[in-house]
Amino acid sequence: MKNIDSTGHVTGKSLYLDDLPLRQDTLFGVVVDSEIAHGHILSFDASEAKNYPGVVRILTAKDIPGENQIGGIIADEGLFAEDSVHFIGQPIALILATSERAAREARQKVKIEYKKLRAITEPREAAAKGEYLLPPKTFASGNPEKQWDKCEYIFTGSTEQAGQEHLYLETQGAYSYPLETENLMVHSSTQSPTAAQRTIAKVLGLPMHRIQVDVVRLGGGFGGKEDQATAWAVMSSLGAYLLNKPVKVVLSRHDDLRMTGKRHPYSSDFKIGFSKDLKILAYEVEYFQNGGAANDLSPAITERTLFHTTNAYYIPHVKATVHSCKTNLPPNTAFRGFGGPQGMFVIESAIAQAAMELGVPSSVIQEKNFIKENDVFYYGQVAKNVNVQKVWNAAHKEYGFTKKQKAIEQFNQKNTLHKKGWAFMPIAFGISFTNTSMNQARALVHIYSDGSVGVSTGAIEMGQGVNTKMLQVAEQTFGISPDRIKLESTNTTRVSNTSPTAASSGADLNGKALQVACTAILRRLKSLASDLFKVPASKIQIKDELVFANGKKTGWNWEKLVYEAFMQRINLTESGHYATPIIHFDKEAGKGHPFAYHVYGLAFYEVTVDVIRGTYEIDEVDVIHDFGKSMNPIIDLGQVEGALVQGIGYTTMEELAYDNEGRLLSNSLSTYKVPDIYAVPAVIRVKPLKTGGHSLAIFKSKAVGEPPLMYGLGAYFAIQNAVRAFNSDFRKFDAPITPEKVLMGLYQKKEKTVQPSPKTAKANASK
Ligand code: MTE
Ligand code: LUZ
Ligand code: MOS
Repeated sequence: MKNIDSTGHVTGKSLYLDDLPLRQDTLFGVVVDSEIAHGHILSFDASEAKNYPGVVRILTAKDIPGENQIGGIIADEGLFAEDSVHFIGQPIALILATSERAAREARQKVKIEYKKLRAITEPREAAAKGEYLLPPKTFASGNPEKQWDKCEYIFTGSTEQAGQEHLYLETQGAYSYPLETENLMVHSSTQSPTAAQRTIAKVLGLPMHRIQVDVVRLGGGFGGKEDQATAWAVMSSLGAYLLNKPVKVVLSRHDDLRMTGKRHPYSSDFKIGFSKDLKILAYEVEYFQNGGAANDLSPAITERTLFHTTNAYYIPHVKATVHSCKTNLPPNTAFRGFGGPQGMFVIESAIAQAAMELGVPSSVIQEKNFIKENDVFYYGQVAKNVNVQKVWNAAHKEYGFTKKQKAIEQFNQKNTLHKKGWAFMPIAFGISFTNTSMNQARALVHIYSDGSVGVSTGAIEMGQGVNTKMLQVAEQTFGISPDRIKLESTNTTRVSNTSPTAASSGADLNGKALQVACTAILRRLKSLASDLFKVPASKIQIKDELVFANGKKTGWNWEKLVYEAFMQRINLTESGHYATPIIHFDKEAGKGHPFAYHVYGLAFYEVTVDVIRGTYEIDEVDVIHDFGKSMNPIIDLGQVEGALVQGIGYTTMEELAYDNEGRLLSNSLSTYKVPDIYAVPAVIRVKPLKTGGHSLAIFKSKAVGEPPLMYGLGAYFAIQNAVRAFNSDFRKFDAPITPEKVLMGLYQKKEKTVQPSPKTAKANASK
């Protein structure tokens, strides 16, 4: 079944926030933000702006009736700055005017005086100064300290990873208007309608039931609207509440790029030890996470980095620590993978570093260390239904890598102007919110008396096709035509207390809740049919809209049965609730069973580097992906391809640049380069792993939203290997590997910091 949105998208009929017809007297909000990254506000003079034609009012922290607080996990972020500012782009005020243009022009007239303080932009500098968002968080198993003596080889190194801009096509925004008696209607481009509702209530000092948040769909979220859609929803609601008028706040692209947080940059140090036969015995890693100026989702992202520290490998002795560092950048936030890519890049770098020193391909080390059935992930979860070796074997069988690798070697012997490189990227990604309590969802189903069906869930459609999957759940559970089913907008009045659509679990959680609701109504319909046709309910079946008893046609169809049920006063509405079973986690001990299951896969890369120019092409990516038993192969393939290219952008070309003053230099699409059609690999092959799926996945169809992004990390190592085919002195782990860095790498001399020989490393370790 194709995505139910595709026709609307290509004909321009799909509605987004900005397409909502405007109500009479709508005001437009433009945010006044800090021009400096760190300092005190000495004075704020908006008198000229206030008198600007069209300006109705300017709101600041003083106008907030409830709390000036929007922090989602930790209460450390005001809606508006009061005395001090901590990043460029931090909101200070909201100008409300009769047109967006008037508000924008009035913004130029606001005069703010600051006392500048020194800005910190790098996490290691923040750490050196003791600037942390949180105390350090460590997960450990075994005792690496005691293993170094037993290791045959020990390697240490450091890695750098830049952040990533979400670049959802639809910028952040919200449209709020008053309903009667202090109730508000809020249309928000958010992945988390409940977070918006909760925070609006807090800031306005109202109970949550007065706030109705409604979302039709997003023009992309990618994690950027999990937490950071809230501020604009609160601002538009504050305006609507105080002025009793509709208020629309939609960020321009420039404002969005400057004001919102991104994927967290990380600087990391690792130490890895091997036995003689290249089994990893011990791994120690310290991550310095660039959290930005407030916590936002950093505490949760910290945990997911720790969970994915060993990627698809079994390592008996591990110690991993995240230092969540406070810097003067916009608070960094969720982004597809949610800290996972950062953890996985470091272990892959450690393996690559070892491989370079030992003169073997990384793949030799990778394959020797894959996690196997009944091994224990270092956070305590016993690995079950592990598919790492399976995807590896399937990929080798399907794609014949040995031949490709030989051809690449021969190419490199013959060619001096171009060099090729290859790499494998295995993935093991845990599915469930790492915060156990968030793994719950609800759905609401109405069957109308004409047999048509309305479905509401807590899931947000943001392009990933979750609504199509929800429709499939209802269709297949009832046994009716998809044309009968309508997916309603996501609305906090119909479905309450929703978790964000995130952690790739939107389809699993909401689909299972929907299944519960549909099954309950179906049971009532079958019981009615059982009375009508005098057979046990277990012998009633509805298929292709027809009602069968004992496998025989009854002459009744869905419409007739539904109408009869209505006439007999049978309840045709049901709400379903689902909470993932089995999972649990003890955060203090760092042990438990946090994930319903893992998604596995493998990507192989072949790339070519131009050794004169430093440019490169990704010639081919071959993937075997563990979809489980895909309930929608077209949508799932789209998710893998999209995530793969987004991941390649992250590790190769998307370079966020801030200056020392904390100013975003890559603040437009001419300076921040995302993959376009020319940057997409010439060949992408994606084949499914043949498996039965997992029963905790909806219809055994595994979550697919985030895991394939991590295939993108393989691009880094393949390009690195191509550069090393020309200059083996190049061994930096500094993502993204832009053409500029490739060019430098092609001609750089060996770094002075030489690896300790195993013996000195051992000696050092025992000291
Ligand atoms: N696909 C599209 N087209 N647009 C998006 O914004 N977000 C990704 C992924 N795929 C996204 C997407 C992220 S970050 C997540 S967590 C999942 O979709 C969320 O949806 P799901 O839980 O239904 O997979
Ligand atoms: N959000 C969250 C997430 O709150 N918890 C998670 O575990 C998570 N994982 C991925 C993406 N978003
Ligand atoms: Mo996705 S980062 O879980 O929104």
